[in-house]
Amino acid sequence: MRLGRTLGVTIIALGILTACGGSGGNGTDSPGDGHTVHVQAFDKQDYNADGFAADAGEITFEFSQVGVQEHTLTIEGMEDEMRLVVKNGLTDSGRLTLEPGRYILYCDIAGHRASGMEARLTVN
Ligand SMILES: [Cu+2]
Repeated sequence: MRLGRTLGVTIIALGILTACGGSGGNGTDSPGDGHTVHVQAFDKQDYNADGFAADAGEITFEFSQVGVQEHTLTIEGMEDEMRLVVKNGLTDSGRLTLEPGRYILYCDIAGHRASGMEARLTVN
């Protein structure tokens, strides 16, 4: 009986981890300085955080890569306005003027978004 209960708690804990993105970042949000959003891309097909925040207005995106795989950074619905590309440890940057709201950052290379290259961007 006691064993069964411990097992149940473990399964619930695993469920919570999975719900939080499992493969997603370090599980924390990156607050940045309000005007610049620093995003790192890893070869395990993940960004350095599950969520980023910035102040409304002109925002600079600094995108860097840790590894060798090619990765991109774009915003859902604004793909034509900004698409940053990195590979072989290089960096790329871009600027967008954003209204307050919630946005989704992702990598548009086939399969990467599903693997975890997706993060929230909250503009305040
Ligand atoms: Cu990618």
